[in-house]
Amino acid sequence: MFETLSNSFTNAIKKIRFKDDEKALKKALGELKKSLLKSDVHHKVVKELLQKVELQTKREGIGRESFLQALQDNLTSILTAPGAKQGFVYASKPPTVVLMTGLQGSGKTTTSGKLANYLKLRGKKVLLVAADLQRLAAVEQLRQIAAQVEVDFFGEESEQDPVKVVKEALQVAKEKLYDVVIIDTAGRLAIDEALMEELKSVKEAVGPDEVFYVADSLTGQDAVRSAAKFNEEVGITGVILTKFDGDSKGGVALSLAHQIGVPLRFIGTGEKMPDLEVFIPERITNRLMGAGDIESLAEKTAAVIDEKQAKKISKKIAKGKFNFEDFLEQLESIKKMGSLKSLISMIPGMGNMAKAMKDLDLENSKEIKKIKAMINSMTPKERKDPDLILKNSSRKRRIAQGAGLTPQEVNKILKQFNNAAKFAKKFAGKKGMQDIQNLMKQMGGQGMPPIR
Ligand SMILES: Nc1nc2c(ncn2[C@@H]2O[C@H](COP(=O)(O)OP(=O)(O)OP(=O)(O)O)[C@@H](O)[C@H]2O)c(=O)[nH]1
Ligand SMILES: [Mg+2]
Repeated sequence: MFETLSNSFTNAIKKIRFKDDEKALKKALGELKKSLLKSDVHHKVVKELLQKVELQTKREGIGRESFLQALQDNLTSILTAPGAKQGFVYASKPPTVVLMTGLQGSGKTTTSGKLANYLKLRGKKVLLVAADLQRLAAVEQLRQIAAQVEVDFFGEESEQDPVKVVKEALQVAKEKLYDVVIIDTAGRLAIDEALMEELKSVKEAVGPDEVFYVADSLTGQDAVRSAAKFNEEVGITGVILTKFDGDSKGGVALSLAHQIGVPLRFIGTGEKMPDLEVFIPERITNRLMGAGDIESLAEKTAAVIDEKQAKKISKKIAKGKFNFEDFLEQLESIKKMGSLKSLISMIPGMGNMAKAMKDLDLENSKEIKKIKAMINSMTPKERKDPDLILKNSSRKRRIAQGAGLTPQEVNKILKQFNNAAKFAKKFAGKKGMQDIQNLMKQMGGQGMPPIR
């Protein structure tokens, strides 16, 4: 996520060493320009941004701090579209009706499910409506997603007229008092006039409160061009940028915000249902510059872990009493949170680590399967007190046999667990953050100066 940009920022900043070093500033700006262009930021946006950053830095006095501040201010200002709606906005009278539009394969159906999940976690009654009657199996795909996130579904495979479907769905939503109706539509090219007309009639039929354009961030400038076209033809009220994980050239966010004049509302950061984040300009700017994103991390965690539970666990960790039962519980809540990688990249200074780390697949990891099998073969007492096993070879043998592992494997997992618990205990202390930073330095991570 924004990796190309983050690296280049670090490089550019390193070039400014001395106060009032005009030559260095020019070099840093040059570096920034190259990487912004490489990251798919439109050349007009680059030009404007660089001019503003240069002016502001000179006005404040050339230096690393002033350069960073200027960059931060101007990135945020570009990412802040007029009107400035953020995240999900409810209509004054329910149901809030949302139309999902976009090109083929941009992520409309997945994002419809993610939004439904997001709203459900906030206590809303959501209806997912299948109005993609073009692609074979599109209705079934949404039905399955609805079942997965446990929200209601409306759709009929045999129907051919999306206008009829959405009208009926809206009727049902009003009668059964739904809070939000999310309508998934067929993927289409803006040049396909028949399909654009269909979309317009669907829009007319429901009078949606929001028309979201779902843009694939991997498509770069194409995403910007077609968003503009959809806005002209149908009228959009927000953009959701998908596939921000992987090799996304994050710069497309800047181009979209600058050129479409419609606010970015959410970003998709993975294939799983929880991988959706509210787009907040300041947060994205900070992440872009490697400052981390504590707020959205906290928001995401809060939705799945209840606070009491979290406190209990951190107390246990601090006392060195974290056991296998807690481990299983944690595993489950992490799974609910979505991909670990996107979570880690939100922690300040951890951007580099997230990059180094392959996305862990907790459900399919061999290691985790072994550990689960092992825990299942333990007695309740052993789960609560791993030390019982460490010191007792007959227990080890029994557990190994039950789990289909060798005693050596059991030994290895026990030791790893013990080390991890010690490690966690150390970081739970007051000096925790300092230790992590030192560790990052030792690992070769380039710490950025704090941004205020
Ligand atoms: N990595 C990643 N993959 C995503 C994201 N959003 C969607 N995808 C994947 O993109 C592919 C297409 O997603 P869909 O939701 O089916 O796209 P669509 O726009 O509904 O496609 P059509 O209905 O055919 O137009 C699927 O494989 C999704 O898993 C995301 O934020 N990150
Ligand atoms: Mg679809």
